Amino acid sequence: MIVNKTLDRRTLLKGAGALALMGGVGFSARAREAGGLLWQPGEASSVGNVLDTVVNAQYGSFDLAGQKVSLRGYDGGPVGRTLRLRAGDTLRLRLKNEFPWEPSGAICGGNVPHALNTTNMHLHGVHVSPNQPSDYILLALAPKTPLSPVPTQEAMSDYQYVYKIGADHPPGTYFYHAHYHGSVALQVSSGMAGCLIIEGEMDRIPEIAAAAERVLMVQSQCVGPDGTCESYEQLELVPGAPPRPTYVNGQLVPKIAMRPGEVQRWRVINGTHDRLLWLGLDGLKTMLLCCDGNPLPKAEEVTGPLRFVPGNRLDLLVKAPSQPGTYAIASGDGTGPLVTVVVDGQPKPMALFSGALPSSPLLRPISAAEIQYGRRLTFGMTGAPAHTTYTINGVPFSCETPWEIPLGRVEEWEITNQTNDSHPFHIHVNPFQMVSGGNVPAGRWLDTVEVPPTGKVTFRTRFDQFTGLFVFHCHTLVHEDMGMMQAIKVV
Ligand SMILES: [Cu+2]
Repeated sequence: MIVNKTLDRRTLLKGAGALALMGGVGFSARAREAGGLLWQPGEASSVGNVLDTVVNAQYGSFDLAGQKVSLRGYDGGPVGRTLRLRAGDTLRLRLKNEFPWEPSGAICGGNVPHALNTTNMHLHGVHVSPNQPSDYILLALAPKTPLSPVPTQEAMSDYQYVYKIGADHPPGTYFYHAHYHGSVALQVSSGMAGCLIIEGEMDRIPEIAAAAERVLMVQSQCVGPDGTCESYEQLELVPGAPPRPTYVNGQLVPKIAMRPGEVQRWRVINGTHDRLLWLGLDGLKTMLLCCDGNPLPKAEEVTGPLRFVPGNRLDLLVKAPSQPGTYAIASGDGTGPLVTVVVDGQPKPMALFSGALPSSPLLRPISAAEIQYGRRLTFGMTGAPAHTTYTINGVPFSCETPWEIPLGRVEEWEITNQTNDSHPFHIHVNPFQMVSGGNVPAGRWLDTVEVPPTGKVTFRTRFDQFTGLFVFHCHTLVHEDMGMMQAIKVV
């Protein structure tokens, strides 16, 4: 159990939040029906190599599988808009904090949940500068200060991010989400996340370009009987209680319609804060194109369930059989299927791509000879149940003790999990190449990998191209808020 000392104040404030909403980026009445057709979030695309957009962090009021909810999100819906860019583009994203006022917190002020209305932005998996105005996650955007009571301190509530995406950036599926240390888990699980697509050479392969695209943002909103999520106690799994449902784009087991023989491109994002999934695609011939936005050397046929932990993304080509039928896409978490695929209508025979994929220089293999430095890390926890702190190498997160790493250094990391929980390791800015462990094949490039209970993973990474301060952390986001994060300063 987590003690949230500010709960009483939040409970008082949430009524004010419920008034400041409406809208919902087109999350229509039809989309709300359980078992309805899969809804797609609205979209913003770059024009002339720039995507200039505003994202409002605000409460949204909508039906979540039949329950009226009021949850923190982006622009009022269960999922933020999809942002579509090409490698080489610039994303100008103005984030506005429209949440009700709260007393300011401090991002470095401890490893306990706090400041639930303070936020910032992270481009998950994207290889961009970690410095302001790019992917600097130690920024705090507090809600606007009210005129009364007396203003406490000058706080920023509106920020213009500028992210320059390299021309050789791997094309694939990424996502953006809130990353204020202290409220990450509650904000992300409430819906403060959206899909970010980077297109490149791979997207011009005719069989891939011809496939209709579907974004699947997997979420597990923690909603109480009153339709809100206002405390960290709600995020925790209660022993013995049935798990919360898993939603896709804010829908419970939506349908994806396919014609016999049709090929679709699915961009699947594990946007939950705690769901360790095995994506099962029985009956549908599927090719895996990218993991965490990183194209594989060659499209690879999927032969079994795919491990898919919080923070992971899968780019898939899915082919419907030539006969009509209904197929359940399994989540492997005991809450039933994620979606059902209904194959029906006029046949639409399409070729399923199985060839080589264009490579990016960022993903050139790392040989043992290239390693300049090795690290051993441990993920652990300490403290009595009501006062748990999650640790890396025995210590919880501190802003004051970043690890300094020289630019260009190539390292091998071995991470050991000393606990009985899985911890999805995620690092910002630079992807890594797997050597062993993590329920994934060796050689795969990822930005998030499961460190299984009492298990171990080994990977190699290059601290390439960008200097600055960034972090790695557990993507079971409650663990992150409670200390399982470490800062790195590339110099
Ligand atoms: Cu963890």
